[in-house]
Amino acid sequence: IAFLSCETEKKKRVLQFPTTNLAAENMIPKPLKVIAAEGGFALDRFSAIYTSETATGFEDVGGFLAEKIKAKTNLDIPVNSGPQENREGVIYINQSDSLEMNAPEAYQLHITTDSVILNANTVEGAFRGVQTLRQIISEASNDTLADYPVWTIPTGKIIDRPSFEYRGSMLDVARHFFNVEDVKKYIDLLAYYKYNVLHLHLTDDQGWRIEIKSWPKLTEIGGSTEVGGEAGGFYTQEDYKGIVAYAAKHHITIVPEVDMPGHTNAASVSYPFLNGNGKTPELYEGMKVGFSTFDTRKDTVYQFIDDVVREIAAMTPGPYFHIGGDESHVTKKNDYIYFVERVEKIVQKHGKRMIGWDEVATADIDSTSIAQFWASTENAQLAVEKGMKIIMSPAKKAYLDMQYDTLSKHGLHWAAYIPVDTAYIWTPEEYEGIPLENILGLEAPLWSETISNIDELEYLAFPRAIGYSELSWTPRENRDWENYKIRLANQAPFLDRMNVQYYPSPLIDWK
Ligand code: TNX
Repeated sequence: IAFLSCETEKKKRVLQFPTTNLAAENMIPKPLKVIAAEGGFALDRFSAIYTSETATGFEDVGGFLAEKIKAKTNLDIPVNSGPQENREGVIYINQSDSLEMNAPEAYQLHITTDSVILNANTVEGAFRGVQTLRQIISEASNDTLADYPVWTIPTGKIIDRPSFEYRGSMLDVARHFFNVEDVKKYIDLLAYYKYNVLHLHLTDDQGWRIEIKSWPKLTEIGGSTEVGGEAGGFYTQEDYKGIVAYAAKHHITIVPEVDMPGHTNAASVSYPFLNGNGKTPELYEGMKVGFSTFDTRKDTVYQFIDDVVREIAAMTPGPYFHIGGDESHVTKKNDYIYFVERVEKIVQKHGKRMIGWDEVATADIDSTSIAQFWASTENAQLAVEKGMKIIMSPAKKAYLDMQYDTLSKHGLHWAAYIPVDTAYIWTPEEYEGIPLENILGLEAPLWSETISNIDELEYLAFPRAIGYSELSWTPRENRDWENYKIRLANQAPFLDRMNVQYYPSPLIDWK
């Protein structure tokens, strides 16, 4: 039993907390260091948030925390309002240059019975720390402590930083279209688990989903279909900017992908000169891959690509542009190489760093470009030889569209069945001989051939995406399936509150 004495201008109170244990809290991803103390911080109607007001973005992070506390507890917690002297039970969010661990996105939490102090070097770090805080506010209030509800935050210290700088998921909005609200909900969930990248697969054979003002038929025609025959859809440029801004508020970078030279049927239906074979293809609503290609030897194709990259890059503050480059089975090898090298220059001209699926490493590209490893170890090896960074997305382990098992309602199984334990128990740091120094991070792609609405999206993504957050944040020596399993089981109240239709894997003893 620990005691907390707390005085406010309104009320003197002595609260008696049940014993807490910060180290046993159900945090995912697991923080680097957790040192538990006794007792609890009382979050209640007298609490307040104060942030650094000079450091850019910190006040917004405070506002974000207040918003999430409101959603969880219904408390209205003021941010930077009124003098601090009159307050007790304060949450401080400070910019600090003297953390015990200084790394981008690092943060430190010091929780005592009197205050919560969140220190971070950067606003990203402060935002990540806020997610930890959200996870350790008790799920229910304790109404016996006082004559008003009190939520407990266990006392102690957390020192934390991510292992990988790139922690992403990909959403395929081309095979099936997902609207802005769906994408925002996915961002909410990713942010809670400290993801910092959302890659949008914006174009494929079945649909072109992003408005390009200089080539309007891409969405007028190419955006009109999706797998299975339903009407497709697309993002206007205003929609896309809205997604980018919403992601930025969550300190998530959007990586736009225009997949080429293969996976381009929807583009070539809209503008038949692109495929160079003199034929106008038909809209495609099936699930095959590898049958389409741009004409890689025509200058007008590159003028088209220049416009597309320019318009999208101008709306994308993040450093990356993804050119796809996978499964170009009907492009001749030399043509493919020529294409990737030329498109790399276009991407660079528009100020972005190129990412491509691992096949792009067969071209003579720059060490600053990035290969996304999904299938070919040989391609990953070529990327290493070129000194490129690699994003780890091995299909056998990290594909969110793989079925959990033979009974799964949605998903494919060409790479593997991926139950929740298989998704967690592997080591991206040491996989198929790819050197750790080349690894930029981890990304879990969600292809959408077999899912057409947010419930189905959530069924495949959750709970596996939660495990990938830990693989990309928490060092391998701190990961343990048995321990993770318990913390995962305890995500149920959050997932339920967020109305997430997760797959209730029988491997987990859900709370
Ligand atoms: C392979 S992974 C693809 C996608 C499919 C996916 C289905 C990759 C780079 N290409 O076009 O949607 O398999 O699992």
